[in-house]
Amino acid sequence: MFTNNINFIFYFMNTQDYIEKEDLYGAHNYHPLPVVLEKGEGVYVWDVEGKKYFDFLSAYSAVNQGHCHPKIINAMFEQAKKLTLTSRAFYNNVLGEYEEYIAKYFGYDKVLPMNTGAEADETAIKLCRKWGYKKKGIPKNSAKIIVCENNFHGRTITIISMSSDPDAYNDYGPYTPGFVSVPYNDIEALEKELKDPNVAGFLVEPIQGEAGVYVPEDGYLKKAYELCKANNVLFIADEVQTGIARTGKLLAVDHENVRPDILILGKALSGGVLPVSAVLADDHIMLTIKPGEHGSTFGGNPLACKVAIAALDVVKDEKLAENAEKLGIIFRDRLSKIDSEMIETVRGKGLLNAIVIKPKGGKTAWDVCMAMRDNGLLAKPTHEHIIRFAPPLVITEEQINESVEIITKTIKQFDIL
Ligand code: IF1
Repeated sequence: MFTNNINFIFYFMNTQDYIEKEDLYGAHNYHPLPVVLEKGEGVYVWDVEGKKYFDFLSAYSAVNQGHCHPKIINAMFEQAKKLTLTSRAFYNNVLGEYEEYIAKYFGYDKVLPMNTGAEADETAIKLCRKWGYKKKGIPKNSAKIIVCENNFHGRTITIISMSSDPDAYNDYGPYTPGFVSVPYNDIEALEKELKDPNVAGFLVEPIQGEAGVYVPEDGYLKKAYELCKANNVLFIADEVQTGIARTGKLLAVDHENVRPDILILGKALSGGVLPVSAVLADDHIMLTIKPGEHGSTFGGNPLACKVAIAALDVVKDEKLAENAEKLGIIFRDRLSKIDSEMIETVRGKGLLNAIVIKPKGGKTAWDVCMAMRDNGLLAKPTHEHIIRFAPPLVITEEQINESVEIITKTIKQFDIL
């Protein structure tokens, strides 16, 4: 017997409804492209109206393995039914398995598991300072870490204290001291600062992602590493965005055969399924932190460990680095052949690429991204005139070619203006 007092309210929320709800109840700390996604699979995402897109951002290189990779999702599902979190107050049967797996995977003695990339960067900074005092003998509270101008390492107070971007640090003072900035890709400037005996580390992105995919000249990383060794300074690579096969090698530093003293990983370490980050180092550095001197509630939780093992398995099993290398060459070659005065530069490595847009008729990179959205491809500008292209690394040559057709068609739409 149906009771007739049940009012079934069927209403279809459209894109604008979702956007308005976020605007009403969410902090306004982002300016997203106006598209509302509800499904992801491999290189594709679908919006709430069923429209399909190529995802050319991959959540800023967190979804290298493709959206909702079945092997990673299944690993999460199986572990989620058993045990998700113990905290580090107790041991569990998964953390040691993961620590051995990732330490051997990247060739380090030990790993300190964290959650977000910023937490991993903060951990690396603490570890570097601790090593500086305990092993290098730097006077207490005098350790310095050299960073690069236009860096991006996250959004905590200490991390924005090293930023050169006013949007990142304005009105967030007072700032954490102990950082020295040098221009990126400038060996002479670095060499000069390394002479300061209080310098404990050099923190660098092997490619500056957020700044606009700036690839340093060949040999910069190797020379920087050698100068650090010569001055007893730790070389710290932030591979949160460039790591996990994104640039055509497992790590971006692998292009120059550099082995960082401290390696920072995040994002695709979990395939974009949940926050997993990690700091890797050898014993003489890692063991300067003693029990009780650092930690995190969720760091190294069993669920994250199983997800990360599956995510790293996928990178090797599906040869994602090799695919990124091969298709990145094709992608850059085809983009550079687009005959358009709007495309000023094409640059990148592997499948971390960007084009610099020369505004035309008042149209900017944002307008190009809006038009690409209409044509079925999602990307987002960084620093106004730069569009980053970073599809999942599972993309095929056929899909790359189809994406280049969309980008070409979109750019041509502006050329006739
Ligand atoms: C946002 C940027 C990219 C990173 C590197 C550490 C972190 C990131 C090299 C911190 C994070 C994210 C943050 C996200 C957008 C995105 C970004 F535009 F902000 F800078 F990718 F370029 N090291 N980058 O790129 O990792 O704490 O976020 O896990 O804040 O808007 P996180």
